[in-house]
Amino acid sequence: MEFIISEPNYKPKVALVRLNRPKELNALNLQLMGELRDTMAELDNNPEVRVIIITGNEKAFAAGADIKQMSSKTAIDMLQIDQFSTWDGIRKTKKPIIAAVSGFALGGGCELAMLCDMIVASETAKFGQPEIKIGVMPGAGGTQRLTRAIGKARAMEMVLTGKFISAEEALQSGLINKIVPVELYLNETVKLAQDIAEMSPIAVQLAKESVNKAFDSSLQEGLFFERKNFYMLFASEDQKEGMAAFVEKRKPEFKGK
Ligand code: DAK
Repeated sequence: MEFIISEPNYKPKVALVRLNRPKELNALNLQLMGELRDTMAELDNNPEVRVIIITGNEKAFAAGADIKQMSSKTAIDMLQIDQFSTWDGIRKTKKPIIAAVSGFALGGGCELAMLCDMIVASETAKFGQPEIKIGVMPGAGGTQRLTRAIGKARAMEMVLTGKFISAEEALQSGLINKIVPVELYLNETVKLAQDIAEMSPIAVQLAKESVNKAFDSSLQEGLFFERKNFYMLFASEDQKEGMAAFVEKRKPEFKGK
């Protein structure tokens, strides 16, 4: 791995994945994205990992796809490279993913953060879809996920003007979970990850799947999906343990069974 640093045991049950092309503000070239897809698949299959954090560095989460690499591509090159399968691979991660964002999260960088399940941002974070300024438009979910997250009016303005929004604006518009001082953003993300990592991993997986279902189904279909997952959890030992622990006034010990 050249552009990804993966620490599966960063904290107990919490893995950290760092995008690592600092000189290029973590511009997402094809190699980096391939490495990220492989890393996420590996961590998804690692039983010691319950939650995955993706981060960059203080100056940039990621300033978008690598414009230098993309600039000379033809439509057929883009079709044949088929970056969508790489992005889809990351999207299919079953474990919760939290983006810890500081500095720029632009274009594909903003799209990558939105593909995560939650976003914790430092005060310096800036989110944007500036593709319009280089003659294109978002291509990895920016027009869809941003619109669902912050609504049409705000998304339209960001996508059509390329203007960035601050962490504060991102919080107010519902794009991110919280803002923390820059020196604490990773620690705070870890705390959130550890809270989730203490839960039953089976319940977490099915709950994540169910929340995501809300984005691509009618209410009735979503409710039906939720119900099936809810019933299924009563087949787990973790459900028995969780409820017994409540009754016995002790902390549950979830085993993921
Ligand atoms: N690509 C390549 N290099 C980049 C880059 C990028 N996106 N962003 C920054 N860099 C490089 C700069 O060229 C510079 O390199 P040198 O000149 O030193 O060699 C270095 O990083 C530092 O950048 P700056 O000197 O520009 O730093 P500043 O602090 O002055 O400005 C900035 C920071 C973030 C405002 C500026 O760098 C900037 O505007 N960057 C471009 C942001 C942008 O337009 N992003 C959107 C790119 S398009 C898809 C998946 C994804 C996508 C599309 C399709 N499929 C699945 C099909 C995504 C598309 C995009 O993201």
